[in-house]
Amino acid sequence: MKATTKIAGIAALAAIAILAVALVSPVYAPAACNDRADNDGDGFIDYPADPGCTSRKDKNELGTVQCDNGLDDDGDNSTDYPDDTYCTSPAGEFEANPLCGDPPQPCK
Ligand SMILES: [Ca+2]
Ligand SMILES: [Ca+2]
Ligand SMILES: [Ca+2]
Ligand SMILES: [Ca+2]
Repeated sequence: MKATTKIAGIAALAAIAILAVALVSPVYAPAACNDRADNDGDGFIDYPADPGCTSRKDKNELGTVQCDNGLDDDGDNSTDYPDDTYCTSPAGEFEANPLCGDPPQPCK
């Protein structure tokens, strides 16, 4: 094999490797609010259906309210809508009755 052919072969392999890295890079992955998947498991998919999405470019379907923030705010081992029974939708402000503690706790 000629040296020039060998170099061309190596260059081609390098180009394929760079392309492969670019394809799996998160830069090219669609944002969570535009990937047609229910990333946070609340039953709503992508912007504008998921209330946690502020735009199609939002990288996270989670929102800021307690029923959609990915945390078990009231410590009852259930997190967000629909798992936490006090949450009636992902737009729910509290995981427990706000009259029962600060932060809200399950009423006893
Ligand atoms: Ca999504
Ligand atoms: Ca969702
Ligand atoms: Ca929560
Ligand atoms: Ca909870």
